[in-house]
Formats: sequence, C-alpha cells, structure tokens
Amino acid sequence: MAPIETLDATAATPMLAPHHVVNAHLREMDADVMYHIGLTWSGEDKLKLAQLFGDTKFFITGGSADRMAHFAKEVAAALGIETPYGYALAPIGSTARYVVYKVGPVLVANHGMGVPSVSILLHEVTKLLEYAGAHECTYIRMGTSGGVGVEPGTVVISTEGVNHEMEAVDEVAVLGKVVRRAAIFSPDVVADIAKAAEEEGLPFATGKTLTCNDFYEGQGRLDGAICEYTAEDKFAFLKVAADAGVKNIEMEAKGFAGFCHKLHIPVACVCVTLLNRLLGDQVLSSHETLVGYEQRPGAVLLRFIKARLAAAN
Ligand code: R2B
Ligand code: URA
Repeated sequence: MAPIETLDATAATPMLAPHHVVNAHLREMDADVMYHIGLTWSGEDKLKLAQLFGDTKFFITGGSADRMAHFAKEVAAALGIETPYGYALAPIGSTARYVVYKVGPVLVANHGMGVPSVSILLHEVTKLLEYAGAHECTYIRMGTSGGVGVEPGTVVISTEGVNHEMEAVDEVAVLGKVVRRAAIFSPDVVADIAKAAEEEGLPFATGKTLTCNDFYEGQGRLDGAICEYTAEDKFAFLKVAADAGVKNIEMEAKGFAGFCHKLHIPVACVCVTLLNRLLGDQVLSSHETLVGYEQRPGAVLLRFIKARLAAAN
C-alpha cells in the first residue's frame, strides 16, 4: 500500500507555501476554463478576476445551494455589506452545478454531495483564487451530519476526516494508482471555531469525522434499498467508530481535508448533527427543528469570521 503523503508535524497549520496550486502545466496555458463554476481566466478577464476575488480571505462551502444563498445573505448582514438599492445578491458564473457568491472577503459556494462533487469545486475555486492573487484564504466546509453518541443539534468541529478503517487518509486514484493524502484539519482554525461555538452558546464537540461514499450502506444504515447486514453488525461498526474518537458521519470531510492539507490551505469542517446514529437511522425531527439545527454552523462561522477580521485590523 502506498505511504500516506503528509507534511511535517507543523504542516497542519499551513501557510508554508505562498501559492496553493501544484501544477506546472497551468503556467503554460493561455486560458483556463473553470468549466463547472462557469468562469474563465484569460486575457483581460485576468484583471477582472483579480479585482473581484483578490481580497478573498474565507471560502465557505456547504452542500445545498439554497442554504449557501441564505448564508451569503447572513454574511452580508453580519459584515454590514449593503447591495445597492434595486439589486439582490446574485450568483457569479454558471449555476448549473454550483452557485458562487462573493460577499466582501467571503466567497460562498455550494459543493453538492460527496467527495467527487466537492473535489471538482475545490480544484476550480483554488485555481480561481490563485489566479486572483488571494493567497491567504481559509477554507471551511459547513454542513449536516449524523452524530455518533452526541445529541442532535451538536456542532461538530472536525479534527480529522477518517475513512471506513478510521484512518485519517484521503485516497485519490491518480493514473491507476492510489495516492494517500493526510486528511487533517488545521488545529489553529479548529481552536478558534471552537471558541466561537462556545461564545455562541451552542452545544459543540471537537473530534474525528467519518466520511463515507454514500448515505446508506457506507454509513451502516438499516433503511436503504440494499442492506445485507444485521443491526448487530451496524452497531459493531458504529462502536469501532466511536472508540476511535469519531463524533459524526458525513460524506465530504476527508476529501476536503486531504486536498487542503496537500496544498497548505488552512482548513476546517463544521457540521451540525441531525440525529444520534446510536439511536436510529432516520432523520425524524420536525422541519422547524432541522431548519434551526442547520443554522448553527453558519452562526458559529459568522462569529469566527468577525473575530478573525477584527483581529486582522
Ligand atoms: C451530509 O448530508 C448529505 C447527505 O444527506 C451529505 O452531503 C453530507 O455530507
Ligand atoms: N448527512 C449524512 O451524511 N449522514 C447523516 O446521517 C445525516 C446527514
């Protein structure tokens, strides 16, 4: 098995490299079509991209397009950024796959479901920020998850994204071989977000996040269209996870951490739990309760962003 590609012990707190792409081919290209976000870097567009995105300090992404549009509006309100009269917040680029908003120093986008979807967005947004000269941007995924031994509504701030064997590694198949990247979140960002969660007065936990390829069999649910294991098998799996320090289960953290750690990008993942998987598989809370839970990562991140901006000024 290939060794885990990792950086030195201090590398979980990145910013070692001034630039966050590792691809010599890009330098030879006259234009780069970032197809899925509907933006192109070329000729006179270069200047426009730098003007639009050069001051980006935070890239906040979550699964659903609606939730991220709502969050972008909250960022505008929290930072006092007014859109001119008659204009509303509007997405940038093509919206066929992802919506992207820029609110002051905060870039907001949805990433869809699963590591493949978040990976496409990460490649394109990272090139965009590189071209724009935004080299000091912290990336944060905000989302939902299933809790492991924590109450529904708990905000989990991930320390690592782990795979089905509870290893903090993101496996990427490249040219027929598996590359194993360390899936570690940035301790300083985790600590500052935990402080914000505490100040916000919300129930929160820090710990490992188990990332699965799907919602049903991968997460050990008993309620999928295919389930060829027993309830005992499921609980044995969840116990292994809990004993390893896993606090929640979702579908993106490990890929998000692996990509950012590789590129020295400060990174975090903040997910609310919708249920306690030790008690069931179905998301049974009322719509109102779930809407309330889904607001929590955003509330924590607004406080974190404001604190970081205040500290920088
Ligand atoms: C959490 O919620 C989605 C599945 O319902 C998935 O994107 C995830 O990680
Ligand atoms: N998202 C997941 O991936 N799993 C859950 O249990 C809840 C939300």
